[in-house]
Amino acid sequence: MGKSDFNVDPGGNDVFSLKRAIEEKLLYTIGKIPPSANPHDWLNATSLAVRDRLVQRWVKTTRAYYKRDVKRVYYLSMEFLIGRSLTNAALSLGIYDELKQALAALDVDIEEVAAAEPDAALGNGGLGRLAACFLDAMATLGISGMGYGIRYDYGMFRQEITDGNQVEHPDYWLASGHPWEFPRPEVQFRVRFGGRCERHGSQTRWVDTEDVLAIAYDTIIPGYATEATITLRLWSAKATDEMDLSAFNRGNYFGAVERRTTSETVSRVLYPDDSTVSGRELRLRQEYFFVSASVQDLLRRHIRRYGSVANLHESVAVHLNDTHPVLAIPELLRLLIDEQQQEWEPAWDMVRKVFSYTNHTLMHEALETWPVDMIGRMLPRHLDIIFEINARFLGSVASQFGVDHDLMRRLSLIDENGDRRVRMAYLAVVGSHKVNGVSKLHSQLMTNSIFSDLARVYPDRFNNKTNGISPRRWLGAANPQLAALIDEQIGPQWRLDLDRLQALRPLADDPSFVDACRRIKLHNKTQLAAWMHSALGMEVDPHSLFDVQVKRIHEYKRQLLNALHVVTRYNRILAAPEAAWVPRTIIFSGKAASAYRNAKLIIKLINDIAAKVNQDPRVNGLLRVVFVPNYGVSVAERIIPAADLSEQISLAGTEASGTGNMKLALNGALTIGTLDGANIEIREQVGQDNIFIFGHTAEEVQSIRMRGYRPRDIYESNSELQLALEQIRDGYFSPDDPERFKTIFDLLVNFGDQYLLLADYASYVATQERVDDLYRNQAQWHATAIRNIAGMGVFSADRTIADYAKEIWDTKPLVLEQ
Ligand code: 26W
Repeated sequence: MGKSDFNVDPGGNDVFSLKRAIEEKLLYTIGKIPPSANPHDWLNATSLAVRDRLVQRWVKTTRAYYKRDVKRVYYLSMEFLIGRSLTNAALSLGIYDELKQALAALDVDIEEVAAAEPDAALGNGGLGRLAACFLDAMATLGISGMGYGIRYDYGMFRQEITDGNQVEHPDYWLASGHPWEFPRPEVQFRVRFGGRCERHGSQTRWVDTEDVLAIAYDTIIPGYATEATITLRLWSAKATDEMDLSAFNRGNYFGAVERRTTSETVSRVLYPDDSTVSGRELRLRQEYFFVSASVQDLLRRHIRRYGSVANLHESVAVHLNDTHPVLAIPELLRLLIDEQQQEWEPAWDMVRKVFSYTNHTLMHEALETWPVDMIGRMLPRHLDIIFEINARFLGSVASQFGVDHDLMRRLSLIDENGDRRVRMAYLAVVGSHKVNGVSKLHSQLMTNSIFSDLARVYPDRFNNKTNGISPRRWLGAANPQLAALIDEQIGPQWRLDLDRLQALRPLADDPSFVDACRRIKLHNKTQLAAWMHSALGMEVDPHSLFDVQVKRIHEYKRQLLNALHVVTRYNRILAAPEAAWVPRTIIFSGKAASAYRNAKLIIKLINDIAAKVNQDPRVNGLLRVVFVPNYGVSVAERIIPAADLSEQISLAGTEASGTGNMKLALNGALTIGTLDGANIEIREQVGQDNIFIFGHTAEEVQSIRMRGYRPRDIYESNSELQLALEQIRDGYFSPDDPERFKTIFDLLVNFGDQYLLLADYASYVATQERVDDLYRNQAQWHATAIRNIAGMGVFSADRTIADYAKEIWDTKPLVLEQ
């Protein structure tokens, strides 16, 4: 047993074999025959048939990496926003057309089947989606990687809009089964909480803990057009058996079951907070839960292979996706010292060689700190270790810079102002050999602001890795017509080498190519319009300019600035209805954190503006406003290919990178944006004549603030702005509740306008006029769009991951022989 060479044939990839495979899965696994199968049954049967074809590659990859002894990369992330898997898997295997025909032969439409799949929405926004694109790129490049995260029972909430307000509904995404995962009940680790530390000489024992089991669930992440795959391993919590023993012994059956349920809540639900720390104890438990299981797992794998931990740093790299998994640092130290009997010095040396960390935000409210007391109660041994790291770190600072108490206080891992808190980002920097930001500007600001002191201590540690996206998903799968047109011109290799898109740039001067691009965009817009009609009951004109802002709702992203432009445009149209207006459809989509009052009020304002504008006959089709509910990967896949204009209008210095900006430009949308995050690098790539830049720079923002920013002066001196703000304040858009938006007015005019909307308003509105001017010349517009597409090569996640591999992880891709 167990010695066979895994050459069990999953069946061929021709139409006939695929059809047979689907029928067999439907009958023998799902237990249905075609006439009684519902869309979910077809989805599950089809997914299982496709999954079979990935399994062989998976096994082959795992063995090849094992045989070649390559360094492994572990990507630790609280969030993976994978979206749907079926189409992606079929395209990766190169069997999409055959699968479509096989289903057609069963009288089933592949698009309907694909649409029945729920999104795996185990993430909030940019950070989670980046992790998903990175897995795709690691698999495609042949990097021996593995993603580690949490298998939340409830993912990102489903957003409904009721009377213009966001209403959250739980996302029980596993309800109809999840055919892509392999439960691994035999892979389980004990994760300990609470208790106390006992010292025996130099040995420390952590005892009297309350434990929970972490159970592994594996998903195959296919590489594109390669045999290579990687594994995403997600942990689910399960109560231990002894958990209930004492309660049982006391005859308390219900109490026992209740305690089991409580201990399993650790993997129950994703925190829907993007950019604000909730501070809740359960969140910290989640962080330690998945990190402990992951570190135990990788250490066990290493020891099983090499018999000791001696060469861990040569065969393992562990990457921290933001600070959320940073407890992996004290956890690995603990295991090396308490369980592997290592001395502090060599253990610490090894830890630093193993870890690297990416920072994704400079926003103060998003920087994690946890009360020392809370960590001490939940993880007493880890708190000890953190104190020891800090003492040694501050000691080395003192020997480098002399005893400067002010500097030491600023650098300490413990923030002593107010209640004592652990600065998780500092722990990440001190415990890693490399720390990166996610765009050039962000990386620069990072070392000048939050990490300025640390950058003096460790000047070589900091670097930039500008984000990237998967061209397979965001162009190949999401925009099949554009992908096919590009294939005709330059062949299909761009999917693996996105720089090849540069060859499209000269075609911006080829009228027939420009026209082909225009027709495809119109087709995509028509499809989106049809969906909006059927799903939202909304009429929109596909010939209007589709102006798109899709992302989390946050004040710094300035959806409100967009709304101010909408109001201004509305007022202008009413004042001159006969003028040569470019008809626009302004599309918003995005979720607000459930406790974020201002963000929710902004959603309501957008919907109230939409209600007023859309029913006003005087506007006569020149302006429509649509708020598309429940933004997520699948909604993005519909909207992005249909966008003409991409709104990237955050206050300069606030958006770390953005990745939606890259997806939209890759699909031929022109950007209207500030010099923020990766917008700056997009401008470098496409040329400044092919992007609409407005507003103050990050430097200017700083000096405006230094001089004392006075939004009221701007409000008083710009009559159009004044009108728009007063309409909002006085209930013009909320006659049923005239006071509703008074706080929005106050935030901007009276309470300091934290994100400088008023300072950028005039420049924004003027730039929107330039957008209209270009759109009037359709040939020019689409030529500009082509220059955008052609410039997106560097924003492939493959480039990003290749840079991480070379400059951070020190690992090489492995090319599998076919
Ligand atoms: C602990 C609460 C919390 C949750 C999530 C704090 C912070 C976050 C993330 C860091 C927020 C996030 O998703 N950041 C985004 O990361 C993207 C990928 O690097 C960037 O493109 C976005 O600019 C950045 O906002």
